[in-house]
Amino acid sequence: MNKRIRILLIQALLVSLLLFSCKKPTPKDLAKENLIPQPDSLVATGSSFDWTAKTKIYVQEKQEGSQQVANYLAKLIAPSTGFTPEVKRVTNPADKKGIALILSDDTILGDEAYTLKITEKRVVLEAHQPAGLFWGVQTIRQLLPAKIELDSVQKGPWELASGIIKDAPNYQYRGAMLDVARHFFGVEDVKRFIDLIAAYKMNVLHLHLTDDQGWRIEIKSWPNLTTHGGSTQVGGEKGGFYTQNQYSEIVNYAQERFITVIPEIDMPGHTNAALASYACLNANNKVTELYTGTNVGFSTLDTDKEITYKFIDDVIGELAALTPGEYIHIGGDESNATKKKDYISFVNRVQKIVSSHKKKMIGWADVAAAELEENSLAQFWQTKPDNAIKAVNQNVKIIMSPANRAYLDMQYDSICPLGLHWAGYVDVKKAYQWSIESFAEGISKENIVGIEAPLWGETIETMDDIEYLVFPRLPGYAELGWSKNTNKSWDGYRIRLGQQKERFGYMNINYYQSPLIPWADRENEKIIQEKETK
Ligand code: TNX
Repeated sequence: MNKRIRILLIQALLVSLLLFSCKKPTPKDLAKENLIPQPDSLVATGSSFDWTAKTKIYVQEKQEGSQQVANYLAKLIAPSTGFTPEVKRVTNPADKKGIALILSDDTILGDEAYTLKITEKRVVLEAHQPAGLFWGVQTIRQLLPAKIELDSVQKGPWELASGIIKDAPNYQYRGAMLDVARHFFGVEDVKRFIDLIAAYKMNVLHLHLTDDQGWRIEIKSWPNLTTHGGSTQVGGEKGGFYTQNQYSEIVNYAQERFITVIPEIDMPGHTNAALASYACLNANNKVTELYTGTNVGFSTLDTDKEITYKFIDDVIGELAALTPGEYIHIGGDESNATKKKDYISFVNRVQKIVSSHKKKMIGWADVAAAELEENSLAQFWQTKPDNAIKAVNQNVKIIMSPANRAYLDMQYDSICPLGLHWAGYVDVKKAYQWSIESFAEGISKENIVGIEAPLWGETIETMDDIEYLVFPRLPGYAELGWSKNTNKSWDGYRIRLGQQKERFGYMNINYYQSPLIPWADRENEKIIQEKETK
């Protein structure tokens, strides 16, 4: 190569290097991003960070917790970006150009709080606990283009609007319940459900594991509960159950996403599946028939028999051993076939059994008829607050799940193909526009641990059915639990929700396209149509 050409080539290289390094960051407005739940505070600085194939994720040396969240983030963005970001342990992650995940000593940041600082050079996510980092990662996820949710490689750029977000949850308990007893759902469906609720910063999955129609958790000392009691479901089709290993797989999957699984064994009513499996649990020593209908309130354990308490001790003992969380839910709702005085002594005794296995008890608020321990929780589900107020009077804290606002199995309207309407129709607005702490007189913020949206399973048979009832109401419940009241308004929320359309499409969520929401029209129309014609 002659000298002139070489010089020209070097010049061209230098110019292109210069051009490349001078590439101006795209101006972006953080305040215009449509985050759900709405963060505590947000300051926009008008620029952006460009996540490229070269971007690394930095964590502090010896911080196992941040390493775990960093790996989750790397895995989350890999399929759509095609990047495989390296996670590097360094001494000062915040000095690096790239993404830094830092666990700080700053206790002002509560257990789930985080701060996110985005500049042109770096993204610094800081929290006091790994859970805070994890929720911060969900915010990063929503700040990235919606196509981040796809599982095939997409064209960038992958830019994040710059600014500062400081965020922390308003309530410590933010959950959803899945009824796997009326219709059974396998491990993969439950994992998807976990991923969906994690995306909106919910931290509790309540599994309703037993009911009249089915017993869904293997109990080794009482094997017939699942082999017989788990064999059917509503409508009479084949049922199913989780082996203890499968159940642990669910619990671990949830734990990796900072979600606590709360298992429920419903009793003394809602127990036909157990009564059909073991004669000794019945007053007349005869097994009942398996039940595949949808009535409630007809079954009861025999509260006078000692074997009943041996049974419960065995069940709670095995379940407690599978449960890293602090709570076990004992149901206690609609025990219409149990005499009131028997019900009270039953709940008192079961509460002691739960404590003897080092767990705390949760019951549907009906349990407040008994003498509750102060560390038990009562779950408000009826539309009237009487039972929950009885619990408050015993200094017991409340989980708010009022059926006429928070039940995911209530139909949206009279033509909704799935769900029930005994508590009325719950459209997307009704689901969102209420306040947890002013719902019932006598139950105020200091009495409440948080919110849970239960999905009962009488009418749902497939994951698509689940998603249709859960979306788009669930992000609203997540926001009610996470965001401060000053950051909540229906007018603002419905716009932000409408902007999720593209993301829902890419996540393949079979959501109900409520006419109350201004769904933002983008290219995902095609994807949704394809799914509908399938
Ligand atoms: C009432 S809510 C029930 C469930 C039903 C649900 C249907 C509660 C504690 N009990 O057994 O599945 O209504 O919406």
